[in-house]
This record gives sequence, C-alpha cells and structure tokens, in this order.
Amino acid sequence: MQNPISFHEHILEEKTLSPEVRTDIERILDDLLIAVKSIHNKLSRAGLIDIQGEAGSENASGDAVKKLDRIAHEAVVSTLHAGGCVGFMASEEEKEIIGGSSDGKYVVVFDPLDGSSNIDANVSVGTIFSIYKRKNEAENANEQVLRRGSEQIVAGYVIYGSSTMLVYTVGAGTHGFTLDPSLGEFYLSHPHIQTPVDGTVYSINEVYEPHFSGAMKAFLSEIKEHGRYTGRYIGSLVADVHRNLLYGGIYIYPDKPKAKLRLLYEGFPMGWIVEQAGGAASNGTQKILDMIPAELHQRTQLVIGSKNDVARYEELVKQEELGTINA
Ligand code: P6P
Repeated sequence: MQNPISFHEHILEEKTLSPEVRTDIERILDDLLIAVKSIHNKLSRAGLIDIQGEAGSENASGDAVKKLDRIAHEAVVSTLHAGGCVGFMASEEEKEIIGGSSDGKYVVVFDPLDGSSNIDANVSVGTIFSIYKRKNEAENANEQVLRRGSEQIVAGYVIYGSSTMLVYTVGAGTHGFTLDPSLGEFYLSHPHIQTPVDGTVYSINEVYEPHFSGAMKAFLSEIKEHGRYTGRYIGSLVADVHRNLLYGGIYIYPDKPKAKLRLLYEGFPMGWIVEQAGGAASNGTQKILDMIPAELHQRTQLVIGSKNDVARYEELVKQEELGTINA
C-alpha cells in the first residue's frame, strides 16, 4: 500500500470531535494501543512463555480467568493510569469501578481480552473498549460509568488474528487499521467499512437450541431454508462479529438459557461500531445503544450484524409476543 495513513494521522482528521477532545482522545488511544501492542507481543509467543492456562481465579461474572486475561487487564489499567486523562475505568476483570486521575475528563470501559477461553488453541481473540466524557455534575462512580450506550464518544476493538487490527468509530463511520509489527504502527487498511444489509453468515451456538424461543426457532428455520447463508461460530465475539461485519451476517447470543455477553463493555462498543458501518444491534426488542446498564456487569441478549437480518429477527419476536407464531 502506497503511503498508508497511520492511525495518528487519521484521528487528527476526525472532525466529529472538537480539537480539545480530539487531542485527549488521541492521548487515551495512544496509551491503550501501547497496552494492545504488549498484548499482541505476548499472544504471538503464548506457547513459548508461561502465560497460557488459567490464573486460578474467577472474574466478576464468575468466568474462569486465564493468565492472559489478567496480563491484558493490568496492561490496559496501567497505561491508562499513566496517561492521566481517565477519571474512571471499568473492566470485565474487576468487580468494581476503578478510580483514575482526579482531574481525568474521560471514562473508559473495556473487556481486556474477550474470547480468552480460546487462547490455548490459538484462536483469534480481542480487546474491546468504549470511551465516554466524564459527567461534570455527577461525582458518583456509578453515575459516571453506567451510561446509555448512545453516550459513547469512541468505541473500538482490536482483533488479534492472522493480523492484528484496530476497528473503531467516533461517530463518523467505522474504520479499520492493520498493525505493521515491523514498525509498531497501525495503518488505515479498511476505510469506511460498510456491512452488507443482507447477511450470508449466521453465528449462534446451537447447543442451546432446546431453550430457544419460538421466534429464534422460526428465524433460524428461515435462515437455513433460504439458501444464502452458511453457519460460522468461532466462540470469540470479536472474531465472529468482525467476520460478519466485513462479509455480512448476524451474530446472536440468546438470553435463553442465559444471557452471557455484558452490555457495557461488549454490547455497546460492538453495537456502535456495527451501526456506524450500516448494520444494527439490539437485544431482540430494543436498540442496544438505547439501553442503560443497571449494574456494571449486566448481561444482555445480543443480536448484531446485517440490518435486514436483525430487523427480521425483531419482527419475529414481535409476532411471538402477539401470538402469531408458534412459540
Ligand atoms: P459460548 C467468550 O467467552 C464469549 O464471551 C464471547 O467472546 C463468545 O462469543 C461467547 O462467550 C461464546 O460463548 O456459550 O458459545 O461458549
């Protein structure tokens, strides 16, 4: 690629952000990407250094913590603390909200390493994050962090796959950057990502089929009878959503038997990124970005991807509520 645009150059052109906010966001993302590069470096050598396997503890959601979960969490927290721009943080790996700089003007929430149960098998995993402006009037940590999804000012994920990519939005489209490991810099490789309005991939763990609602069963029957779709399920949210974002498709994590994905630091950032690429994200009945978490690690059903596929699922949910499909 001739003279690729670096992430730093790209964000300087983001007119959606005021010059002051843009400078701050560039600083926060610089700090975050330092952590990301250190995570990338460790993941690429995971089999050679003693960082695979479980850390022997559970996170706030009761998930077994992998050693790399903790390493990734500590890398993000330490770089954001050092930067001094962040007043409050929340991580999947920490039960409570983490205090930052007293004069930090931003809130950052993140899943430091999503899909980590796949790490030992060398499957793609990801770091997911959202940034909010600190509310001046509210000092209570919960009021600062438990915000409506539409209040995000930046959302992004990094996928550690065959290449390491950053995909992000500030509300002016969704853009992808690929890490050049030889230079340690992310370069624009996927400007203005537009996800197809009709998908060709469906991603759901069908082991839960006995618990699926009538609407879910009807939706999956339509998908399978249509002939346009194929089934792909990696079991790593960032990898499944990233593939569907580029190819067109729908990812569903159902609320029966039990919702698993966290609203604040998985549903909101992934939802905004996909919406900014022309897709949709809902909990089956309302837009994900219209929701407000009642508690830090609140779980949600997540239906995300191609606009028309999400709309069809929501239509079937309404029909089931009206009793017009077999439950
Ligand atoms: P299941 C990984 O643990 C994760 O949070 C997501 O990355 C992934 O999509 C989902 O859980 C997989 O869950 O129940 O299908 O194994």
